[in-house]
Amino acid sequence: MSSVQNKIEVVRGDITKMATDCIVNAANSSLLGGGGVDGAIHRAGGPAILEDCRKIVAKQGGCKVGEAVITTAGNLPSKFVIHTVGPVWNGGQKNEKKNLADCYRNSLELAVDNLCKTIAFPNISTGIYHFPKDQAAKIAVASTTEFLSNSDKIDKVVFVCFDEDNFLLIKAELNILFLQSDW
Ligand code: AR6
Repeated sequence: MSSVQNKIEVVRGDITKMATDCIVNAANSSLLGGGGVDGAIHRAGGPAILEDCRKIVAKQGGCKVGEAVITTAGNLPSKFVIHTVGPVWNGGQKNEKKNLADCYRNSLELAVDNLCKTIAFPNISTGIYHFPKDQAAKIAVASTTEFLSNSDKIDKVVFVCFDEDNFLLIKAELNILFLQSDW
């Protein structure tokens, strides 16, 4: 078994319940909240998260697609929320794939910079932003395994899938990559 394989988990559930060192939010460039997982994180974490987001906005004017910023996790069980901005799907010829891979890589880098060892990801861009779930699953797994192959600073990455489709797709990608079927 490769050590990278042992560091990846996939679960079905609600990311706001995760006690990983950090959880990732699928935010938008304004960083001021929204629906989907973003709404759930701000609701469950309380106003301290938005307060930190406003400070970041005042300093750097939001967050670009593919980039990531970090805030407190407020009342959530994790220590930090990493807010990354996924691409809106626009047919696939507008850098969507690279931008989505950047979300995963930049979030992992920011986690390492903040001494996080464990991190949970939602299926970025696959909701309101309409990125095709099968392609998004490939990118999520490929960019994460690439990062873990090049860094020993992260002990655990958990893909927290809210819906069954994403759960099965991420599992299938992991099976293809690691040639096993018991995730
Ligand atoms: N835990 C884990 N995953 C969740 C949760 C949850 N509590 N709730 C939803 N998901 P979306 P996007 C899944 O729409 O496509 C916001 O308004 C959901 O099933 O949250 O990146 C932002 O402010 C889907 O698989 O994010 C932006 O404006 C995944 O999270 C915009 O939506 C992502 O869906 C971002 O759109």
